[in-house]
Amino acid sequence: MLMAIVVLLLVVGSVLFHIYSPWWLTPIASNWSSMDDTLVLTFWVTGIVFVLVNVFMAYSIVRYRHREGHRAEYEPENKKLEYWLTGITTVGVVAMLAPGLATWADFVQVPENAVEVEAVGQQWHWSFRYPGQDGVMGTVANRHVSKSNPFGMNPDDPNGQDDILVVGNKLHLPLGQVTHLLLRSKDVLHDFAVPQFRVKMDLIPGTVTYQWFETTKIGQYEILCEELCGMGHFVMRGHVVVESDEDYNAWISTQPTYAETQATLATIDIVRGEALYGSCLSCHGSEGQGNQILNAPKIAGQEAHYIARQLNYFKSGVRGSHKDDVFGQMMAPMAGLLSSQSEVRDVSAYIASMPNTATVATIEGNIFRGQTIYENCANCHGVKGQGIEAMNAPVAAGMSDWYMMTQLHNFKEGIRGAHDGDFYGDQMILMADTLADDSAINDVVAYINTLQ
Ligand code: HEC
Ligand code: HEC
Ligand SMILES: [Cu+2]
Repeated sequence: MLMAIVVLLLVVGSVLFHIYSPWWLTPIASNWSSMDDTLVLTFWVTGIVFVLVNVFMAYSIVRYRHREGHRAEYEPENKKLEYWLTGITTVGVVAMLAPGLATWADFVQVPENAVEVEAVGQQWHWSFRYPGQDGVMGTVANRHVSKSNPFGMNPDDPNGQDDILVVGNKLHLPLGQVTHLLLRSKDVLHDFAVPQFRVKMDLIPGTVTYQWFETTKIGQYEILCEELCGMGHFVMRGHVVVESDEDYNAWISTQPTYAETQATLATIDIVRGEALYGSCLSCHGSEGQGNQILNAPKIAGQEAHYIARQLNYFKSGVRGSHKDDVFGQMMAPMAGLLSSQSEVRDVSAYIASMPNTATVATIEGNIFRGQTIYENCANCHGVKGQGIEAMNAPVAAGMSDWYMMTQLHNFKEGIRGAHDGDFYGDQMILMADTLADDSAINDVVAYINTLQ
């Protein structure tokens, strides 16, 4: 009897939970309401079966309980009942699956008016490509991928010259646009999923997969890589920004075309960079060796792509604007002295060309423990701390240890990396959180000191 009551309570509880729980689908922001409909239908079918089976079980427990003088009846066959059960089950299964097939047919058939955009995945970030004025994407190949050509654009394809390249994890789309999103991976399996859009698709190296959707609501939505694509899989995030045509056009007009990115590479002027560095040496030193008393880190030995990004962060307030970021606030106005992107590029190229002098260790820690911790960091910063540009990760070996320590604290406390425009700082916040306490930070920095 008690058992029957428990079963009934479970049924009533489950149904009430389903109806009243606050956990339901995030509000939809695309045309794919049919995905939700199929899901709701599945809930109805499985829900009804769940209630019927359990109520019948409770009933049987009571009705056929053991009673003195009663014997169980043996009935191995019941044709009529079997026909009914088979029939009802078939109807239920068809009701669950058939709408899914119809939705899938829609999903694989891209509407004629769809606009092509490409999302490129790699461990562990996203970048995006738009076809440009001519509406045609240029051809790409992994063998063309290099530091100066991260998208692997075919340099000889005229269609690719005006393609718009977005390095950074924000995909902008106009409201109401039907987007045919081509998905390409540079390394391993990834998956492009935006919960509010209700559609997702794997990225498969060597082939181009796709999904399509129509944006129906202005807003910013998170992109998740829903494929276990490696150690840093959980940091592989990005955002889709759905905005008005006006905002979208204003944004896209500021993005460089492939031809423009190549042209700027050719104009880098290290001699001008050296002159510009004149305003930096009072703090960072004539050899870029840094000065701990002024809290200015060593910057010689760092790569140009990273220096340029940080300078732009300081310029735009992504770094050095947090109220507790005392040292970042000192640096921010200095970056402001660089008045154009070409100045940023030139000074970065000059700094990267400086000889990489050795640093003196100032932090003590347990190197062996640090080594174990560093195994994770090596995925991005390199086994030898050499930095990996493809991961956007800076050089760690031979850099100022006291500075790395404060930065790890800053990431942990959200003083650095929490700004909305900080694409990769976000990853470091998640990583710094894995360092349990101060001694873990000291240990890993002490180990990095051994790498130079
Ligand atoms: C007033 C002293 C001062 C001057 C002048 C100065 N910096 Fe800095 N710089 C700093 C400080 C302090 C930091 C560390 C900020 C922090 O702790 O977040 C820094 C950080 C940096 C970083 C980030 C390094 C990293 O590994 O993240 C770069 C790059 C940089 N400076 C480049 C420059 C350049 C280029 C100039 C000249 C245009 C310059 N700095 C002028 C004080 C200065
Ligand atoms: C998922 C890749 C990834 C992993 C794993 C990772 N980092 Fe980073 N790290 C980055 C990126 C990207 C940046 C640059 C962030 C930016 O652009 O501001 C960075 C920046 C840093 C900085 C600041 C350097 C500077 O010059 O300002 C330190 C220090 C650092 N990481 C240490 C670590 C340590 C220690 C670990 C392991 C616990 C680790 N990182 C793991 C990607 C990673
Ligand atoms: Cu991934």
